[in-house]
Amino acid sequence: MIPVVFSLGSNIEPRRHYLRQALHGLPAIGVRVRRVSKFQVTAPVEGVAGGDFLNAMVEAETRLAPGELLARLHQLEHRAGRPLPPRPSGQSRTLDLDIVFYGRLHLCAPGLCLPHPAWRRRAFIRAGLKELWPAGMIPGIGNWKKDI
Ligand code: PH2
Ligand code: MG
Ligand code: MG
Repeated sequence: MIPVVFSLGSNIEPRRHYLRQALHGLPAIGVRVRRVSKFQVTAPVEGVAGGDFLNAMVEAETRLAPGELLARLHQLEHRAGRPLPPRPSGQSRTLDLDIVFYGRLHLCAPGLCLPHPAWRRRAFIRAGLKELWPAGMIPGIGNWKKDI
């Protein structure tokens, strides 16, 4: 099993319902959820339209390869009513499931960069990491305070 960290977000009501539905849908697509951070209300960053987000961070494990994992996350987003890629960026969204870390993998391919290129500058991601791994070390991934 590969340890993975996701961010979850929604800025279309019912936000809490979309996040809960996503958490319940993850096992069926091959993702074992270990822990979930608190849900936090955050102002949109990086030019996304619409109102405040509800965001959360998830610690999970999977046997899926990164591209397959991403495709299945897009399917979960789609079930929540969001268009599948290719789609315009910057639109409000019922559900956004982003892979932040996938084991120790570093790669950048069309549609997928790992670790997530924006994780350091997004306060809601850092807050969730601090809650779930206050000492920094994420087993099988690295120390988010030091060496990722
Ligand atoms: N996701 C983005 C861009 N901006 N802002 C907040 N607060 N929360 C998000 O999840 C978020 C964002 C791109 O997916
Ligand atoms: Mg996102
Ligand atoms: Mg996304």
